[in-house]
Amino acid sequence: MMVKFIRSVYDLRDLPPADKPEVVFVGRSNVGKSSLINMVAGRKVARTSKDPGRTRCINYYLIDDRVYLVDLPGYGFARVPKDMINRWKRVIEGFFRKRSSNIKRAFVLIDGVVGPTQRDREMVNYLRALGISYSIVITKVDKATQKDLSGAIKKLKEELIQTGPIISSAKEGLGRKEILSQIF
Ligand SMILES: Nc1nc2c(ncn2[C@@H]2O[C@H](COP(=O)(O)OP(=O)(O)OP(=O)(O)O)[C@@H](O)[C@H]2O)c(=O)[nH]1
Ligand SMILES: [Mg+2]
Repeated sequence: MMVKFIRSVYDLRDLPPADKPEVVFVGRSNVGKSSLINMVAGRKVARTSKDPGRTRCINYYLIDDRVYLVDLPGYGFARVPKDMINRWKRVIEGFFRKRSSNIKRAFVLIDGVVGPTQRDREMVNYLRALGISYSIVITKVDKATQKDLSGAIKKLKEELIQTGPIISSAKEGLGRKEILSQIF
């Protein structure tokens, strides 16, 4: 697979032309968005970090010259100051409004150890309101116990699920095929 970094967007006026469908990776800070993009891409194109809040801008990648992969800044980390949360909200909501008709699918990542949070619910409700189709991806399953996982899946089934969830581990390459089948 061919993967190209396109650009980092700090201002919504700098989004690339909506000339190709895009799939978006969204979720809490540190949930594993950038790692999952690397896993799907098959090489390390996105920067990852154990410090939450690593990805501060919107990063665009292009795979096989036909679909954009979009790495969004993460939400919901406790130690982030309030004005940063507001900024995040503005950027993300502006992004989804502007691009909704171009977005083929959003992958909403849920940490397999933590399970779905209030912010995840808000995110999913927002996507639903805009009519954006989404899939839930449970991340870091290599770290989650059987109990963590069944708890997370039970909560998801009660309220959030449209399809799936996809079970993934960037560390072990789990879930790649399923994610790819929803990208192309
Ligand atoms: N064990 C394990 N660790 C993972 C996995 N995916 C990500 N991580 C780790 O989780 C941390 C955060 O990963 P990132 O991919 O940077 O997370 P992110 O969602 O992009 O974070 P922000 O950019 O801050 O929003 C890193 O230390 C990763 O190595 C996984 O599948 N298994
Ligand atoms: Mg990131």
